Amino acid sequence: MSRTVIRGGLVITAADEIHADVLIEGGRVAALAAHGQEAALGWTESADRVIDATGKYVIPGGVDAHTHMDFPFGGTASSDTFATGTQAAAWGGTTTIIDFAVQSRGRSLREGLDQWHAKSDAQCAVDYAFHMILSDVNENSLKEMDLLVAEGVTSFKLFTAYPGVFYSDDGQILRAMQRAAGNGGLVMMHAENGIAIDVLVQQALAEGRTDPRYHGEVRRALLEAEATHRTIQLARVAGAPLYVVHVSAEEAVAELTQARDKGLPVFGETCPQYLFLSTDNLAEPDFEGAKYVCSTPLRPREHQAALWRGLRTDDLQVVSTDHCPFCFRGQKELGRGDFSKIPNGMPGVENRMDLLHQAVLDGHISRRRWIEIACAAPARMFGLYPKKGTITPGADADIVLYDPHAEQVMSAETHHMNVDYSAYEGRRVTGRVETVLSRGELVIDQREFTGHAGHGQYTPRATSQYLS
Ligand code: DUC
Ligand code: ZN
Ligand code: ZN
Ligand code: ZN
Repeated sequence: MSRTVIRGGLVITAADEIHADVLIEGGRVAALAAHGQEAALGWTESADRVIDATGKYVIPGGVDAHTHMDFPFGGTASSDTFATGTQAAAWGGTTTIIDFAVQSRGRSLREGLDQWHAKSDAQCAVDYAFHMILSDVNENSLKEMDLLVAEGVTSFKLFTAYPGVFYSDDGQILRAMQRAAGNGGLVMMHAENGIAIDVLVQQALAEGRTDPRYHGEVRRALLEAEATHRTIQLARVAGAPLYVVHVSAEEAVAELTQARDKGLPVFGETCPQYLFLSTDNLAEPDFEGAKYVCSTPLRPREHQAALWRGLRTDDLQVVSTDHCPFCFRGQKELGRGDFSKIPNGMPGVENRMDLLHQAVLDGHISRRRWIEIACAAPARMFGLYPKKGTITPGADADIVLYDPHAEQVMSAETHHMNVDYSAYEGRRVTGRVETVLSRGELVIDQREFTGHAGHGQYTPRATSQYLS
């Protein structure tokens, strides 16, 4: 069994910060020892590899619980494959992604899941798992939910948006929630009132308001809040927990806060784009605003304070990326003259850990909270803890050596995502991923990619550990 020792770093988990050395055996964390003790234990002499982490943080690999690789949308597909997207994830210090398999209308969950396994099999550079998008809630798909939970797909995304595509009505949502209440699954909600939004879209286009910024205007914050409120009530009626994805509006955070103050099992996720970008970006000239079209949309800057507060108070538990890149050339451009035809989604899987580290330096969150919202909480929320999301004996040795002092400028010139722009072009941040291990294997070695497609393993999940 191969033995690796990581020496001299500051080990940061959601629970602790300790100056410790880490012993890895056979792809798992075997032990931690305070600096100085390790030599006595003789680790170094017997190690196959010793990695010097002096001056670095030693943190768990990031868990990005919301990505869309090779995702069909608006007549095109997101531009990162599982191969390119998971490599970019590794560069950014993320060692597990949870992507969304899609049930198409008129098809079974099984067909959708098989398709996503076929896309990802032997492609991934880091470990991966699946949620299932339900687009057709019926007797058969409800039964299939039980089977999927049993085999490790333990969460199901439903949409109150995108009528005719992913949309479910309140009756379908209630039935899926009732099923999840029975089988231990977690319902994830895209909460925006898509029926009302589509009316506003048609009115805007009829009045000649066709630029990207109108995407943000018609997808009103109140319509996010309404759908958040409604689906929380449906979850209460069903006796089911609820996880609201990509929360962007202050009013939606308030709905979650109110529910949590009642002690309800209601959870929320936000994404870096809502914390760092705003409607100012959507209004960029020459159609550049299209780069920032995603749903839920970017909000006016004033909403950010509520999101940061939610992350501090634990009314929001998780930051994931909703990584869903479309190239500006040829993909975003499909919506010139009609914002509703701009494919919805933004790149970000490579940027999340760094942006949140910058948030530590900016005083929004503590270092341990950084690791909690980016690693531990998503792992626990989706049944991967403590295999993923922490550094403890028995855990997979998914470990990042992070240089907290390195300066970087984010740019499409240097990123590894397969997309022709960066949503953070020119942004200076302090902190950078130096080295990444996935199950004990070096996949990034001092800023060089040393991994390979197919290293990443499909990882079945338990039910949410926020519920037990
Ligand atoms: N939102 C996006 O921005 N992209 C993909 C799907 C979604 O809900
Ligand atoms: Zn969504
Ligand atoms: Zn999404
Ligand atoms: Zn390998």
